[in-house]
Amino acid sequence: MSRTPDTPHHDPAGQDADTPFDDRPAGGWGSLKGVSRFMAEPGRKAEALEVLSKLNKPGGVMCTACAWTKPEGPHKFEFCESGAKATFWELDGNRADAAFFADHSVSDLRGWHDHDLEKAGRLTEPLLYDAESDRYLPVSWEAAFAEIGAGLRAVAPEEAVFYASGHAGLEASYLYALFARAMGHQNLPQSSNMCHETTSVNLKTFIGTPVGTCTLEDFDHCDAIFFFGQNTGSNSPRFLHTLKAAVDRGCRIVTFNPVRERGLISFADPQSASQMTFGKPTEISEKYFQVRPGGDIAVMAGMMKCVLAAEEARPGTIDHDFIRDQTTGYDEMIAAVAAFGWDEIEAQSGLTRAMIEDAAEVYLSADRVIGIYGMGLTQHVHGWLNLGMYCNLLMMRGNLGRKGSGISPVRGHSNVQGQRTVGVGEKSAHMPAEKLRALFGIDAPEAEGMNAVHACEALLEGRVKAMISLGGNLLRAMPDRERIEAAWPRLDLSVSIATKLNRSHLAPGRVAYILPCLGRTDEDVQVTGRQSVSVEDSLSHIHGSVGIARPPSDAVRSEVAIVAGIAAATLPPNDRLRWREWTGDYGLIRDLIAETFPDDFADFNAKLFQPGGFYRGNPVRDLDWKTDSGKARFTVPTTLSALGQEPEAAELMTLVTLRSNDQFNTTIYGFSDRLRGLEGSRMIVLVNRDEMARLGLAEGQLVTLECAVEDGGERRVPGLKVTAYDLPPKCVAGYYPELNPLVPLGYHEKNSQTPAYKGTPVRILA
Ligand SMILES: Nc1nc2c(c(=O)[nH]1)N[C@H]1C(S)=C(S)[C@@H](COP(=O)(O)OP(=O)(O)OC[C@H]3O[C@@H](n4cnc5c(=O)[nH]c(N)nc54)[C@H](O)[C@@H]3O)O[C@H]1N2
Ligand SMILES: Nc1nc2c(c(=O)[nH]1)N[C@H]1C(S)=C(S)[C@@H](COP(=O)(O)OP(=O)(O)OC[C@H]3O[C@@H](n4cnc5c(=O)[nH]c(N)nc54)[C@H](O)[C@@H]3O)O[C@H]1N2
Ligand SMILES: [Mo]
Repeated sequence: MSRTPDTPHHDPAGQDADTPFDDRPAGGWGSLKGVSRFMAEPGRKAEALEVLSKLNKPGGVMCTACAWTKPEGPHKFEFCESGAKATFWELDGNRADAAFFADHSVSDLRGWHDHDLEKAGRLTEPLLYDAESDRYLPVSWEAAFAEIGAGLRAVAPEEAVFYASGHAGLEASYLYALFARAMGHQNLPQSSNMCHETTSVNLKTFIGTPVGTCTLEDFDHCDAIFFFGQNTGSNSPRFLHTLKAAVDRGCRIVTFNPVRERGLISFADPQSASQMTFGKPTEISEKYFQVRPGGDIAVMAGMMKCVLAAEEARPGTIDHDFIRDQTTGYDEMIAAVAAFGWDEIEAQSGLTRAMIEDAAEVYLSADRVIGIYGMGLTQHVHGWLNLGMYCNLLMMRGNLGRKGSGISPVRGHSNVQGQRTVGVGEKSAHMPAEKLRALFGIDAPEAEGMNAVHACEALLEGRVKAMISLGGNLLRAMPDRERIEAAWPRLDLSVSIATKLNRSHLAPGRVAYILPCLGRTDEDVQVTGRQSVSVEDSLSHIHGSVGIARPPSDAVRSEVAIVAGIAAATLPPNDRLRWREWTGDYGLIRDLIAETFPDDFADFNAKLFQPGGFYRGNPVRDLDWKTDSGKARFTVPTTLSALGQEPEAAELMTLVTLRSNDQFNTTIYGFSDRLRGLEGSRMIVLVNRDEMARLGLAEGQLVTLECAVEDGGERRVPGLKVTAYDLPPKCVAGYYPELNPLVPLGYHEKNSQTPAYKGTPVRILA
């Protein structure tokens, strides 16, 4: 292996050489080529093709990549480039087995690139870190469970943290959430803490639901769709089919994004023979505005001013009945919006008044509007106001709780939303205390737990002693990587339940285990036979999933079995905690989920394979507002910028961290960002040409980025290649997770602590 974590330029002879840059639309031949590169994976071809044929279909395997919904009537191939890569990545023919770990010390592996660590293959047996040889050595499951149980009993409950990353199904997640509370804590940080926590916390206070309000049917009835900060082409490509269908029937789409993301510009359906051979790709966005990062509040304020102006010309443009009957705080909100001048709106958004009026024209032309958003709104210090303003804008014309309208956050991991629904979360509200008592005789912990930022702060202060990770690569995903990486080995116990080796495993605690688990594509056989698991998608539909592939080794266990095994070894005996029986039959766990959360999961087992999933409903659809006042709440804007710190000085820029279509979070499949026309290296910094000239930078020059948040920390990433790119002024972009050392742990969304990965002030050091 010649690549190191800091290798600036990918070896051209490497594995991505067959995906040269092409400037064609999203989807199309490029996406097929992107997939075919993985087809050659040794050993697993036939099996992988069988899994793909069943992906996202009723009774099949639910994709391990994104959370986009699985339709009732699936396409022939109901998977995308990203889903196929995730599937092949899991069905890897390589093995990171005992021989591999005998060959490589942990210090040696620390020198490897993230890509190469996972490329070593599937983990095959439980491993215990041996400090003397600096190696992970094989160990039996029994010994592992016994020592982990003893380790957890040795710390105070509040010193333990159980992280979950959104991969594990509802069954394992429920047991995990139950285990933590039975142990006496709810330190249950989840990947959503870095992601849509802004949504979970703030949307709940604005409109009384922590999740999106739309279903797939709404996309058949909307007249316009707005996109703020979500990159469909890379991150939820199957959604492009829904968008194409909407455009084909005349729906208008408007996008606000600092980057011109190809999937939101045009799309050729890889499943349409005519579009692939001679057809024209579908134009997705009718209008596309390159808003300044953090400029969305200003955009929405401008659009609201346009709605107010239209109301003057045509009374009734605003939905007065909706506002009177369903909401509070309208007058105060409007007074604040009206007080902003167009000059400040233009300055903060980076767009002209005419552009914003143009967007507002689409909004006003539409009877029914859906608002989509992603990380571009949530990962900002004032993410709360991004969402508050989005709700304000939609509610002015009654675009909530009506068919064909709504607000729709696009979730990340395949089961990130579902894990929350079944209790993985740090708050008491996530798991009803009366149910814990009635079902298991357990008293719910009194103290609220820690989210991801709070857990890392506690880790830095030495207040966390044991860390269990159900999936994920927290060290790489969190901000301030260098500080956290240094603190991690001070843990008394670190346990990672994982499919593949990653960087978080290379900072072992004093006692450190890696426990290999089945992935969702793998067949899971327990004493009562083949098991199924379940996931909740971004539109709140729940689907059963049955793995069919041969597990990587006989020793690998399911996530349910591992969580139950650790719990049984940790907790005092309790007849009602039937870990062994639950492991034998996941249907019993689903019964418990239904008993614990009857509103969402009644008849769970009976509905498990309902085509299109079963919907757990959303009160907003019935104009039922689960807020303190019983009504939806308008939010008063207190600022026009979502940034925590403006890049005011001439040399400062706002850093946006991006994902490519050749990664799934911290899993780096390769070095091709095909949809952005960027190839071969992830150690790059994107800057627009005028800014390059202003700052005296040359294409290809190597620079260092330095964080400009002044909190006493020094944060730099060197070796970044300057690459000219079409971006707004005062903005630079680069890749997550490579640039995570630049984001301070304390620089996060105000109410939810979601790290502000999309708006960190930096300077470029030549
Ligand atoms: N292939 C692939 N698919 C994935 C993932 C992956 O890594 N790879 N990750 C999964 C996960 S966990 C998640 S959460 C989702 C994430 O999916 P998205 O929500 O799409 O998240 P990002 O790609 O991080 O950023 C989204 C967009 O926000 C834009 N943006 C940045 N700052 C701003 C801003 O201030 N305003 C506006 N309007 N836009 C802005 C960026 O240019 C980018 O296009 O994807 C999921 N799906
Ligand atoms: N700068 C910056 N940082 C970010 C973001 C950003 O936009 N910018 N985005 C944030 C977001 S939205 C998120 S969600 C986080 C995600 O960050 P992570 O939690 O790190 O993401 P994962 O994809 O879950 O982690 C990958 C690991 O999960 C393990 N894994 C894969 N499949 C399975 C499985 O089925 N079971 C188990 N047990 N393990 C499995 C593998 O070992 C793999 O190495 O990163 C956040 N960090
Ligand atoms: Mo995410």
